[in-house]
Amino acid sequence: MPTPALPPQGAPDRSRRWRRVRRAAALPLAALVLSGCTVPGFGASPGDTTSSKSVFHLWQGFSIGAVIVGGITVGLMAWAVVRYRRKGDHIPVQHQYHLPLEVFYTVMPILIVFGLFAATLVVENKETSNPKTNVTINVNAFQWGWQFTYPGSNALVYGQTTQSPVMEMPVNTNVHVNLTSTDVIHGFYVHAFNFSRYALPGVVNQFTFRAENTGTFFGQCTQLCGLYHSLMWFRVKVVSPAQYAQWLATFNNPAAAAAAAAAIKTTNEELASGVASKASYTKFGR
Ligand SMILES: [Cu+2]
Repeated sequence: MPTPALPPQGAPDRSRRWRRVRRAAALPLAALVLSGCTVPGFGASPGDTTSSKSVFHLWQGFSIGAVIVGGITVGLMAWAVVRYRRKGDHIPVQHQYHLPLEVFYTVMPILIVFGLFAATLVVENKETSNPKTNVTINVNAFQWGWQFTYPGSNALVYGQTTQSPVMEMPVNTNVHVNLTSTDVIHGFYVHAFNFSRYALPGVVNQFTFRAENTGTFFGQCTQLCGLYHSLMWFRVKVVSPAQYAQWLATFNNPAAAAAAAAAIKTTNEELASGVASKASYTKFGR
């Protein structure tokens, strides 16, 4: 009876080792897939608006890219250390350069930077697109409070230091915000929206919120703007469109109309006097 050919010595050992390596590599991947493809937040929160979520996804993409690049780099370093550790007294082959490798590590970072730039540009363009909407809120920051007026209605919310005002807005609706200041630089920050923007005298910063959930969210000034800066709070109340319409309707009376007209007149006067040297400013109207 002929004896079957034996595999070369060492081969089964090597294939077993490879199988073990593959199994170890598959474990974290399987864990990620089985956990319902939940990509970690890498220390950030998704926020409550459409744009905060797209910024969050950008951050996730960047972080995953960093983990991959870092993993490959550390892996290659570890492999080189182990694979080419000193085994004897002979000097390894000496190379002056390795052209393909040098081209690779010059081109690859450039491609990565372009990739990150393109992804940022897409998200930024979405952020600053300001789609057309019929809900607009004029936000005016001052020492030390906030004023919210709603063009097309008499709604006026004014609050300072000890009484934090509430900015009411509808859910799942594009809300255009015109933000300015009548005195010094303030910061309009809503933690739950992952959003912060300067309120600058003489400049109207415009942006759009699209809140995805109802609720009341905390906001505050984030620029040291004077004595009561720390008390310059406000809240953002996101309600259903019907509730929002109902709230606006509560201002449909002559007293509210007079109050709103007076407040807007004062704000516009302050804006005009505060930025007299500036080329232009936008009047807050109704
Ligand atoms: Cu402030």
